[in-house]
Amino acid sequence: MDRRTLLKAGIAGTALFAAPAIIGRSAYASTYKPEYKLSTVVGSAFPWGKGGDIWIELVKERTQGRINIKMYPGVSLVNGDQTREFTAIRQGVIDLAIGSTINWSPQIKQLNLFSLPFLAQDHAGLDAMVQGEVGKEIMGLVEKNGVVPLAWGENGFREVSNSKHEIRKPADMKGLKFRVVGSPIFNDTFTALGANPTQMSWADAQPALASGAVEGQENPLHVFTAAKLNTLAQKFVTRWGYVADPLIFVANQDVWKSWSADDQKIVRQAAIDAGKQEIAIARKGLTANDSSFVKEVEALGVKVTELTAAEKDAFKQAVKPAYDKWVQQIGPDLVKKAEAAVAAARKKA
Ligand code: X2X
Repeated sequence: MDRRTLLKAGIAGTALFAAPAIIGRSAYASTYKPEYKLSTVVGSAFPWGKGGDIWIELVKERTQGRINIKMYPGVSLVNGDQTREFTAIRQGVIDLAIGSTINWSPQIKQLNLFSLPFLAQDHAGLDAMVQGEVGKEIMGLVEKNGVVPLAWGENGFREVSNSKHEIRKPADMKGLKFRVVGSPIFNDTFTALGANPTQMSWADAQPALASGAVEGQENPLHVFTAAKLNTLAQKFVTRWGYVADPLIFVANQDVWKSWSADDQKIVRQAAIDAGKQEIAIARKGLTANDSSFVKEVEALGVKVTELTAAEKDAFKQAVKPAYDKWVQQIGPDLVKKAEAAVAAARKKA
């Protein structure tokens, strides 16, 4: 062996021995992107976007800046088309997301479970589903569909608003034009109520409300105020509590695999912590003990109507055909489990 070959062998040998230690950090770090793109529908003025801010901050702190996330609200990474978000995460156009179960239901039909009208009924009912067996099953389905599920958040109970008159009974919705979200279950529900629903994105909803092309919409009260829907002619809100959409914190699979086990643990725990805080923000002033947020809505000159149990029941009866139809789409077994979980929680309460 001449001197040169010896030298090469020596270097190779050293590199080999050093390799395991190096892989610990720098091999991962070198595959890390300078920025990870986090998709949401709404930004920092909303509980949903605040959840994103918290997640970003916790990850930055706990990874000492190794993982740097930037939020892209308005689902801008898919040009505002929120029903394409899930596919874009799977494909890697989006690295991370906090997404609504409604917006991902075109890809995972079981997510329509949360949109079954008057199933959850209140926070206790919703928690019974999300925190229990049903929630685990849903997370399993997200995983099976090629995206890494990390934690739950919440958009909130979607209350109905309109520009025309108070809604107290199904007949009050007759013929009213509503913007509905991107799953056909909402078309069926609003049609069953005698209303006239049109599906459109959140981005299109606001100009449509402003111009009067549609007269009503449904969204959580924290979305109502942050988006200033009172300035878009929405003068009447009815708290009917028919549906709440949970949010799910997720990561693209390849992005997830590119991170060290330690960093995966940090990102997951940060999502869980951010999710808990976000849910508390989404419920603030809208709980059984503290309904102070309703006053804030009324202070905007909006009439807020509370329904009695009997009045709610009239809506529940009217939407039954839509409910029954969607039980078949979602899967009767999953729905039965959810109904049992809700019933058990209500018995306890
Ligand atoms: O589009 C909506 O209504 C919103 C913002 O609530 C969702 O993304 C489900």
